[in-house]
Amino acid sequence: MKILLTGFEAFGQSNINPSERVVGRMAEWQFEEFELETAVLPVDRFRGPEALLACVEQSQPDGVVCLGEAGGRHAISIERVAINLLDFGIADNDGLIVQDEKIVADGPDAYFTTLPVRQLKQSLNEANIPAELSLSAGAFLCNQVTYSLLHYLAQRELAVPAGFVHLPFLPQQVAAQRRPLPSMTLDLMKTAVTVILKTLCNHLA
Ligand code: PCA
Repeated sequence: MKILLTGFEAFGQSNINPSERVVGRMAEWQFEEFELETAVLPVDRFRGPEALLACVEQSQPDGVVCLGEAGGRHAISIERVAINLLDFGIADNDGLIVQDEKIVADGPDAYFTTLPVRQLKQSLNEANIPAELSLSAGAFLCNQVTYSLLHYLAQRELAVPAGFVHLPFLPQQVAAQRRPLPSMTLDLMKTAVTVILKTLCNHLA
């Protein structure tokens, strides 16, 4: 069984992205239950989705979990929906701001993610990790790559479970801020993502 796990490079004000750190560490691990393919995607309107779809095309995974940072969230946030909208609150790493545009001109308004989201939340909570189901991945790159991936799979009628998980800030990202925001350690995030991948494997088995 092959699972594709992706993160994002740093963007905005920060020079760290927890998702890149998690993916970097986990790429060095071996798992009994599955083969892990990893990639770090550019925070770029064009290159982000292109890189993800190229990985899917090349590695033909049985399941896809994409990770990104959602600063300010208190818990591991399992996204349920991706919407057909680009509405960037900040510029991507190429300096581009897109407002009120569709991702796919004639695509559906939204896709539900196809990961076993309820089961993932339950497994995380049983492992004593704060986790929540989320109804919005925003309208920036994380939502865009998720929508693009779900559209790609739907068009090809591929029954590959796929979705997105947002991670809180790392402690070092908020330590220097005047008003502290919630954070989670890298170790706990790695444990959380391991639980997610193993739960997904059980679901696929
Ligand atoms: N978070 C951003 C884009 C990259 C990332 O890690 C988002 O939530 O869209």
